[in-house]
Amino acid sequence: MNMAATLTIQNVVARPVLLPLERPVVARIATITEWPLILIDLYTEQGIVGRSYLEPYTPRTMRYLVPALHDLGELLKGQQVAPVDLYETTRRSLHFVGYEGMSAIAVSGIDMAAWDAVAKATSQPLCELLGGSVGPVRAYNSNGLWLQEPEVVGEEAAVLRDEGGFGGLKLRLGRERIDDDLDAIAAVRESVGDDMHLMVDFNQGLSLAEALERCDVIDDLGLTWIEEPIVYDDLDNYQKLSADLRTPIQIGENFYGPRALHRAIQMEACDYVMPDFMRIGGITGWLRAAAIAGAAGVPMSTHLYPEVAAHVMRVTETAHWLEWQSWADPILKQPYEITGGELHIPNVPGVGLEWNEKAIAAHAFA
Ligand code: SMN
Ligand code: MG
Repeated sequence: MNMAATLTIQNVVARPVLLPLERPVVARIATITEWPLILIDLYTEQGIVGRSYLEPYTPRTMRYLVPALHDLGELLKGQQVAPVDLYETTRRSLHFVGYEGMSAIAVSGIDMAAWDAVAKATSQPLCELLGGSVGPVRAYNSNGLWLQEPEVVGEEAAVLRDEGGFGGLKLRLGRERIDDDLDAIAAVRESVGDDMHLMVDFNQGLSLAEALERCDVIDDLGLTWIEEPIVYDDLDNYQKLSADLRTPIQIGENFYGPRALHRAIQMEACDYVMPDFMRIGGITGWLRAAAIAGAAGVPMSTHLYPEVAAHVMRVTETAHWLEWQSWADPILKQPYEITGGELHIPNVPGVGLEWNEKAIAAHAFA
């Protein structure tokens, strides 16, 4: 029996949790010590449950997003689990408030759970449902290297490398003085050597004047990319930076929907793209964005959501690097395995997200 054709939505349950971060996020624009996650269960009348999670950065936003997800669940009650149709229905239902921001995040959460449900109903891992196969996906470790002292990041770099035999690490920049950033890069190189791919991320922390100066200073260091030196929506100045620098400019974690990616590529505002699943439109939005990046020949990496990311990278024409963070691991029954710098997709139906209910209860966000 083709279960997918008969899957209908019963309801959506969204649960907020707050997890302590082993290595707090210390970026130029914010410090985050506890990581918020919204766990989504999309129940169907056929008994299959589609699962996804959202990572909305700040605990407070969960107070708005959880009701929004429940509201979309009400709207979709009785509808067939056809992810592309649901994506259009949920987006259209919020059209007058705008497609971006919270709207995009809620729509993306439902979309990822819907795809998981369909893949489970067809007894295939998501990557197979999408026309690909189970296999390894190259990843860099993004679990740490925040704005700490050079000695600290130097030591941490080796630990992060050894967490999964990683061939790439991401280092955050934007310390008080340029020299402090240079010392941090030198300490990481000293610790893990020149062969390690080193990505750097300014987290939008610089003005254009600062970016012109700082990016020029680090342009000869063999960095794999320079990420988000300036505020995410200043595409005119991204175009200028991309034209000026030899090191590839990476942006995309703040693209809201595939058209934002299309625009950035058309403007030559960046060399690489790295959409985030909660903003690009979940799996549906990713696939549309990946077609655009593929046609343009622009390397595409992922941002957060490593489990979903691994599946879609198997069908992404210009797949580049998967960003690995283990931040959801504590609430997963079976965290993904990483060896030799590659993420391994479990050969189970769907995405492979099963909840550890005990851990969820212990970290419930009230
Ligand atoms: C990032 C991710 C998660 C929290 C803060 C910052 C970062 C990245 O921009 O690219 O990993
Ligand atoms: Mg980033």
